[in-house]
Amino acid sequence: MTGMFITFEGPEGAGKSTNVYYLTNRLQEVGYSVVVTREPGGTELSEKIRELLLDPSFKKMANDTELLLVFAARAEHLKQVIIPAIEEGKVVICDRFTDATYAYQGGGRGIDINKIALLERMVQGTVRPDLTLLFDLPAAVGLSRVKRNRGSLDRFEQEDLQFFGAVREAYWQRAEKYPDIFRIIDASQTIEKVQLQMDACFIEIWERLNVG
Ligand code: Z5A
Repeated sequence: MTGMFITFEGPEGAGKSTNVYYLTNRLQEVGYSVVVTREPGGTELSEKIRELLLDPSFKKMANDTELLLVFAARAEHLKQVIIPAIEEGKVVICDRFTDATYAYQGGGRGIDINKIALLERMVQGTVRPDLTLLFDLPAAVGLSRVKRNRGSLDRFEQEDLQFFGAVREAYWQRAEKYPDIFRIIDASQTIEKVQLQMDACFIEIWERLNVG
């Protein structure tokens, strides 16, 4: 059995959560065992760290604190959930992973990407996603979706458009650097049209699982 590690990335309101469930259902329908998880979070301890990261009362959290909390949550998540599931031959679908760190802490906060790469090697060893679906859309569109549908905004959602523009740019740089891993989904389209793009991804995943 060959496991597979798939990550969903993109700015807020891009439709990641909506489409995690769409892809999961399609894979389960054809008999695959799928583990759905998210970052920051995915374990009891990592969800506590998530609460700290999203809490708007820590508005002045130092950038390095934020970075280390993200990787502390990831270390736990990898050990308890992601690595065991891949080793059992399951498909792991994770809503955000380390590319979000390059985008938010690297692009958004301006942390040196060499520092991020160092922590990535330390915490993950050789574990990297097999496939990353990047839900791309203008920051303003995603934010307006979030603001329409939510009562209060978390610590990241309270950032300005310049921050989210830098996040989007950093995601694009990652996609350009790793074209074999990234697939770009035009998330500005209707849910139905986004799902047609997801169907193409599903076929690629299905073929890769069958070859593997
Ligand atoms: N973060 C970080 O800084 N560093 C890291 O390393 C990691 C994370 C891993 C929490 O992530 C925060 O953690 C995140 C970055 C930081 N920043 N923020 N904020 P999160 O994934 O939990 O939060 P999120 O990205 O804000 O999730 P979200 O707002 O739920 O977005 P989404 O999952 O992409 O969208 P959705 O929930 O599927 O859809 C949002 C709404 O839009 C919903 O009402 C849908 O019905 C609607 N929607 C979806 N698709 C469409 C289309 N195509 N058209 C119209 N409306 C749509």
